[in-house]
Amino acid sequence: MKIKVIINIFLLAVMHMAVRADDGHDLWLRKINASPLKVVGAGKSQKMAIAMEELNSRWLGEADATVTLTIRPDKQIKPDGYRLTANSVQATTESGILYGVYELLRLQQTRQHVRSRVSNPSYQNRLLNHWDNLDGSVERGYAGRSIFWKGKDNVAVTEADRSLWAGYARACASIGLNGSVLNNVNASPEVLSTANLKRVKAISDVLRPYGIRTFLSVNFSSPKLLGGLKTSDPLDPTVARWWAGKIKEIYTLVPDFGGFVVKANSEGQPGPQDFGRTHAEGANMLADALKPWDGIVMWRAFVYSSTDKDRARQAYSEFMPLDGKFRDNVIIQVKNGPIDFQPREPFSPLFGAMKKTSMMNELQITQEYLGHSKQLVFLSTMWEECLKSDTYQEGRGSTVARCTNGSIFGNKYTAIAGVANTGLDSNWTGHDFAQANWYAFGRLAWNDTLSSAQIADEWLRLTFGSNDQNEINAGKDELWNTEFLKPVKEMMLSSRETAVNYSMPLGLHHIFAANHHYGPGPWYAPTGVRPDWTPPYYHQADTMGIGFDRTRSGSNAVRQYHQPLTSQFEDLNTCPEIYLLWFHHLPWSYKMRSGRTLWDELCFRYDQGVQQVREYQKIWDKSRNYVDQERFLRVQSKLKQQARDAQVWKDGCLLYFQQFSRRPIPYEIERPVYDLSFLESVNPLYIIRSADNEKEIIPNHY
Ligand code: GCV
Repeated sequence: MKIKVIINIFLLAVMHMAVRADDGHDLWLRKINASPLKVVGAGKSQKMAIAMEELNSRWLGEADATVTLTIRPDKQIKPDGYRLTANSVQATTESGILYGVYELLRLQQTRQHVRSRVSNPSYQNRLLNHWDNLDGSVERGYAGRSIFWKGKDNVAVTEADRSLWAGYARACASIGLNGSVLNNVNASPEVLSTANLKRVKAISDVLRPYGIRTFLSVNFSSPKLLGGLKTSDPLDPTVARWWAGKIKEIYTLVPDFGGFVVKANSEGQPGPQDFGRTHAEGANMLADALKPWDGIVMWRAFVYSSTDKDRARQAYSEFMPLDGKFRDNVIIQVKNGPIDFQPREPFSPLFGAMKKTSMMNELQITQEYLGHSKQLVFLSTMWEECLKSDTYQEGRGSTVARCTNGSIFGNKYTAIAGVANTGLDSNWTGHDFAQANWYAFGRLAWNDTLSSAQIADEWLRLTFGSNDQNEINAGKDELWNTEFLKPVKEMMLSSRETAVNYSMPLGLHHIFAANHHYGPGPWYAPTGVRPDWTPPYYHQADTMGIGFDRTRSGSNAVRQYHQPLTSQFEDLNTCPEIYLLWFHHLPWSYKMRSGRTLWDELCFRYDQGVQQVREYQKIWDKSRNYVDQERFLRVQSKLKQQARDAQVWKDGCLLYFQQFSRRPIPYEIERPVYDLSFLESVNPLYIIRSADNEKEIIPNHY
């Protein structure tokens, strides 16, 4: 026994010396000591050259093996799909070969057995939506400036740009993504200027060999704002002609251009309703112009007006009457929840409800409401929860995934989008663990039935694991599994629930500080600000209780769900507690399933969130020997910040709600350490950043 301990200590010491500094730029594609191999059938195209290069530089299979790459028709294999064996990849397209090669290498590196099988993607279009502005800023971006845009006086393309884009495209391809929307949905009309389109062409030329197609977000008023027309009315023939001309210009530069994303009549963006036209009339005009080129329109359903009593109902109310009125190359892009990427929302009732219209899921990879790139929150579990939610729209098993991936409605075009978290930071995503969210989105877009546990396992092995056969033989692998992989994976898998606990437990939502959406702001309600942009609209706390009544006696949003969900959410005995205050306004004394009162339960949940982050700090500190110093210290410092943030959330929310509940915080729970008046006084522009409570005032649109 003693000898084993000594050997372990020795191994740890050696291992620690061996972990080199890593700035995280190589993501899950770190350099490895590959074995030699021979590749047959690769051909000479750029895409096949990339497949070859990846095999040569990353092969961990049998040394001197022969790997065969074959392209031939096969009814079982879809365009991006592939058939795999331990030493062959067969596909119907070159992209399929590339995806198959990445999968083969991933299986080797994560030490999984390569079974002979066919793999097809769940969605045809697997897209990152970049909210990048032409001036180089990134809306809700927390990892530095845009990787695509540098400002209007800086459109010339450099070699450094190309190399960065190639790195980005490679990372995307390696996880199965095949499209990028290059600019913000709050779109500047200028993106369609000839100078910017030339930059789009340069980007797409770099992305194309990796199988990534380019898309753009467009401003619906572009004909007037950019083209100088008198109107942008979609039914005006001069407007339709302007779009047709612009689209021709785009396809001349970018022959495989994918299409447009449109945010219309939403948060001040122009749209067809400005001219008395419907969303369908607006979308169809663009769809008709794109049709000859085989392009698609992704028309967002993120709409809400200040006058409605329940924002959660509005997308459904506005879009349902339009079912069946959209062209087949229009896909309605719907955020996973009915409000806005909150830490927890039930799925949007639109999924599966519009049966004659293609729908796609929009997920948010960037952590706008989940701690920016400062907090460790693995979002895969949240997306898995949404994708696997049963809508019951076509009977049991009509999950959100199946309602959007074509398996129920047989849609001609299918897609899924994730709002990207990339920027110029050397590790691309700010937080090293935010890379896992990019990775997870790609993996789920390829296979929407994957489990988050598998994804986390893969990502940790690829990002932190060793591929040195000597180390593996020396038994370090086993130690790594128990001391690093297991606890860190558990930390990742529980991290979203932890964030829900310390910020918005039991179905609370949208109680953030204004603008930057980082810390708590349940009190924020200045006069003159529209109510649906203030937290009290959502939490409805008063001396009687807390929560948004969406039952029949309230806004009746429950009616938008298919049975049995309507009844399940409506009935307090069956409503899942995770959605309790989303659907119900309840007295503070309400008895929870735990036997506690609602107030006490709320206190316990907030406290639990804080305790969980404290636990993560310990887990991470124990992993010191398995991670290079650079990444170890970065994550350690971010976890410290997260622990302070969690405390601010707990104290801010509990002290604020306590004014209404008028009950003590249960005595077994740790006492608040901040004063409510202090937290309120720094609202809304604060981040308590350093240990000595230095206040950082950040710009309005952080
Ligand atoms: C791109 C939320 C975000 C906005 C975002 C919007 C959208 O409101 O705060 O930054 O705008 O969603 O998805 O269009």
